[in-house]
Amino acid sequence: MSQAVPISQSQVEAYRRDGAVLLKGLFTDWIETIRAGIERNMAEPGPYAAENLNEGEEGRFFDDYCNWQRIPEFAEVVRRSQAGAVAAQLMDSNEVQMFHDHVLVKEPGTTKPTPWHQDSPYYFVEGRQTVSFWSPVDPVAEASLRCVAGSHCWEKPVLPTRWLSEKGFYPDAEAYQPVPDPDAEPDKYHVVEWTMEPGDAVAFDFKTLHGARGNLSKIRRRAFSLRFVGDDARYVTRPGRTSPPFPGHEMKDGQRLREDWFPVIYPR
Ligand SMILES: O=C(O)CCC(=O)C(=O)O
Repeated sequence: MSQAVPISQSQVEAYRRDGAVLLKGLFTDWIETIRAGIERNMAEPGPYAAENLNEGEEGRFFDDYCNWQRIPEFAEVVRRSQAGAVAAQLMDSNEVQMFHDHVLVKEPGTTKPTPWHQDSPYYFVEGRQTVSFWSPVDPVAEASLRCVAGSHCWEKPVLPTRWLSEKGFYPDAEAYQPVPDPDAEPDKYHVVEWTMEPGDAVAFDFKTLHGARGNLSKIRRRAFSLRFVGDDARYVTRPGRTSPPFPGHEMKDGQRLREDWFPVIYPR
């Protein structure tokens, strides 16, 4: 790897073992840029923007994804931050391709938890080399990301569901294990979570089971996420429309993600 990056071997080992690791200060230099990008994103939402509360639920839970190419602040973070170099190190990959960005904002007093889920079943990509960075731009304690250590190694994927209706995402529920409730079985599942400062990041595998509590604090919980894939990641057809869908991508099973849509951002 040509570029020095600010993570230790023990963090890489924790990532591979647990499928999740805290990286203090990974985006500290980019906090204001990310905040500005989130404001722009919320003022000008894209086609996938969603409000994730049912009628009567309190607060606001906004999310949107796949905007980095039209939001200059996000493009700058993707291209100029250390994220690509760190992703290469965590995944042990020569190259890093940008998959997509995601903004998740829970306003103060939002009771709704983010349901436990693995990202991988929603995505049209499979591979050992995948990583998401989840970074808050507000201090966060209870509403932080929560990950189940070791779940990235589970054989059977967890049933993907729709966040609003909690219905299955695809028709073939038998192909999946039911969504576990790690809080109900604390002896069985080891949940890792951290109190985080703005600009800290949790790096986690696309297969890591994760979720988050509601935001009952008095401050916003604005989070920015970047998702990357490495050398071995390949396009795979899922049993229905994926999330994100990337309509018209024209990729076939076994292909690398097309570089004109998913550019190699590391090495630069
Ligand atoms: O921010 C949250 O509440 C959940 C984040 C998440 O699920 C993700 O980044 O994949």
